[in-house]
Amino acid sequence: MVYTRKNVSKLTATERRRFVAAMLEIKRRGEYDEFVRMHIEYYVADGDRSLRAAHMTPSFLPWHRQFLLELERALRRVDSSVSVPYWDWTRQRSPSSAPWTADLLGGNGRRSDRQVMTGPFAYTHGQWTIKVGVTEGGYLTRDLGRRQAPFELPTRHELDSALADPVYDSSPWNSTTTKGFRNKLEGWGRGSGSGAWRNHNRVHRWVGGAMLGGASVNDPVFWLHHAFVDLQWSRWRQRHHGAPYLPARPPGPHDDQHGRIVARHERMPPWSVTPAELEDHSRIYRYA
Ligand code: CU1
Ligand code: CU1
Repeated sequence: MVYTRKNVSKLTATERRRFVAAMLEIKRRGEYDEFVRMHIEYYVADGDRSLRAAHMTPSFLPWHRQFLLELERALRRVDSSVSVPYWDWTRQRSPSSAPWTADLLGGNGRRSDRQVMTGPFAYTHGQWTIKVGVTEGGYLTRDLGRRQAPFELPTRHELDSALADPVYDSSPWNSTTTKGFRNKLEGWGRGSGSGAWRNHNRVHRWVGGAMLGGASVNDPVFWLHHAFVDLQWSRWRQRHHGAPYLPARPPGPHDDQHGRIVARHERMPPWSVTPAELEDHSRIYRYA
């Protein structure tokens, strides 16, 4: 059965409650922290000579698509009515509206230590203690919009300029790539300061706290953000008539990226699935 991922601002009270309950249950079972651990393990940067499957790489989109599917499977084992909602940050731009409500993800961190004090994922609520990649006291932190030096979420215009690029990705296939949809969406820009963070990266920065760095999965908003990023890949393919994932073939032995990226028909660790097999999700889920 094909299931639906909905806009988080359109969930009913029951849907919100069931999503939260399923998240808390997989956390209680210890399954959730395995996702945090896996994301840290695959947080390999450009400078590293080893294979980059998840970030700064063409397979950024299929890797996170599969990662979301795995989480969704875990959630649906608890409650088969649940799917991951998406957060459209081009529209839901206020720290007080969805998904930051007390019946969903809770709100901003407090000023003193950025600790989230409201909602089901607040440490004081007792069901969301951070165990993997802890930098502070095991509590979830956020600094929405970065109070010390505020900046805005990415705009519709910025997202549109990524979607307009007809090529999936291009050489050198990393964070310095300027042409192609993938890095325009992943968002490694040039220069320093907030101007260099685009689209996907800018949202991680805007949420702040736990969402910065490899342990960002500790904030459940990670999944809502990545569902929206995943939706952009679907929209991009539609707009560009099923344009394929690139590279089609692995870089040769004399290429600097040899053995460091995943080509279209290569398996994408830690799974056995290939990017090509993940391009069309219409038989698994759809977006509403
Ligand atoms: Cu990631
Ligand atoms: Cu991300």
